[in-house]
Amino acid sequence: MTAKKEPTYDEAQIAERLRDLEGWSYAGGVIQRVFKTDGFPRTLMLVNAIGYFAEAADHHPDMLVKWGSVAVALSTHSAGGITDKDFALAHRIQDLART
Ligand code: H2B
Repeated sequence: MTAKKEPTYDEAQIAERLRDLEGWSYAGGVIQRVFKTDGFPRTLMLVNAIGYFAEAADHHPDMLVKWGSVAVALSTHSAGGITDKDFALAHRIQDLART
């Protein structure tokens, strides 16, 4: 099976699409956001919830876990850039973190 490479967005398009997301930015080839929590238990719950959605989407963010925050970074490795998959997962993660 030959996987078709997803179309990637250029910087202007990424900036435009980031306007629909709160607190996300583009740097170093990834879209990223830090989610603050009130401590490690809730951080771990959030990491697991993100992991659950990521697994369902077969699309996996890098996550840097600290006591009171998790930094989430998304890119599509197979396409070598930012694709719809990244924006779709960013929206799901944002909705999740808001609840
Ligand atoms: N996650 C991300 N962020 N980018 C990918 O290209 C990617 C992934 N590819 N998760 C998936 C898994 C691929 O390796 C599997 C085989 O579908």
